[in-house]
Amino acid sequence: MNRILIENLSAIIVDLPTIRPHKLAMHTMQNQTLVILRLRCSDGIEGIGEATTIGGLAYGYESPESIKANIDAHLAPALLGMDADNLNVAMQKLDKIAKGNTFAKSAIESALLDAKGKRFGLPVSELLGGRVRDSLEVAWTLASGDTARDIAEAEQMLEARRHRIFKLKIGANPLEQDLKHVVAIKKALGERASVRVDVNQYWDESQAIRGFQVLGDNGIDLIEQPISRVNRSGQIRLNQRSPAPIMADESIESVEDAFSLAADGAASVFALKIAKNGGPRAVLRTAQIAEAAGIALYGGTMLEGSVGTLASAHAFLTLRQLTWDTELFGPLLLTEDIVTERPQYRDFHLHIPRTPGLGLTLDEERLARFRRH
Ligand code: MUC
Ligand code: MG
Repeated sequence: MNRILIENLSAIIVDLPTIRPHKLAMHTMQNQTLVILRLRCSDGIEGIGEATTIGGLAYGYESPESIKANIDAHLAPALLGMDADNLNVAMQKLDKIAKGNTFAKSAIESALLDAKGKRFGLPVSELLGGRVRDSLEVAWTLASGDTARDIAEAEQMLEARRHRIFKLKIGANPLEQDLKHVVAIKKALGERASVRVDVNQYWDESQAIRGFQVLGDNGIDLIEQPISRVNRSGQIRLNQRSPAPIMADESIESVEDAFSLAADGAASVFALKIAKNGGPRAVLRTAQIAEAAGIALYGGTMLEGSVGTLASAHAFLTLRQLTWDTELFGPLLLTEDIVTERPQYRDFHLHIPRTPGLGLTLDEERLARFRRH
């Protein structure tokens, strides 16, 4: 059999409008910027991937601009002429020439999987060993910054059977104000919804102790990343005393982080994000560490568009158990997309067809319209 080679990689920055401002503790999103990767192979097949973060450099160590610059200058040249079907060799080479850069590596690993799936007529989930489900339940983030508006948004989502799990972004306001906001939303939704919070590292340990008491007493199901990712001993202490499970998000910047968190007993749930681990295969290594340690799983997002969302979904479809479901709603935050057919959300779930690769086609006209020049 002829070897198929990697011929070209191109990273494209795309700025897309969003349905409303999305308020996180560290940044309010007024739009979303995606990095779309096109990887062309010698048989003419193109794989696509995505590396998307939140708020420039406000969330993580990579920005859309740094992701593109590092792909253009370092990662793409290293891959040219390599076997397009051998992901082990390709990704090991990237790990050798580039420390970190998990977002860029995730886009590349996704694009290699997409191309290989298209070539062999297999969905990415099947390249990853095979799916054990065809759909994933998806949470929605209430982050308008206004309690009444958030409640109205949640009611609409319940009525439309789109979401019944809600994550509230807190941490930006004074503690008592945030707690009042959360309790009011949980009271309004009652048993009809699971309500969770994401503090995005904004509390110190004393605020977390106070916050946990109120959240635990008021039926909040899950508390995500309450304190700084670097305060490991604080995370261990909080995990031992919290009345609700604690989920690690920012604390996991790599598969190795996942291992050391598990070894330290610093969280009982892991948010799985392909971008923070280096791709759909890499995130499954973190999932395996969690499974071995008895840590529950949640399918996380960096608010990617359709490409990154489907790349994540194909990996999550293969997991034995996703106790806390997923938050793969990124495409629903966008008013415009750059794929011809948008992902299908209905009955509280994202449904993933068994089409080859990721199952997506880029819309060239829209890509040309929204790409940054
Ligand atoms: C995060 O920190 O989890 C995921 C959903 C959302 O609204 O923000 C992201 C980032
Ligand atoms: Mg989070």
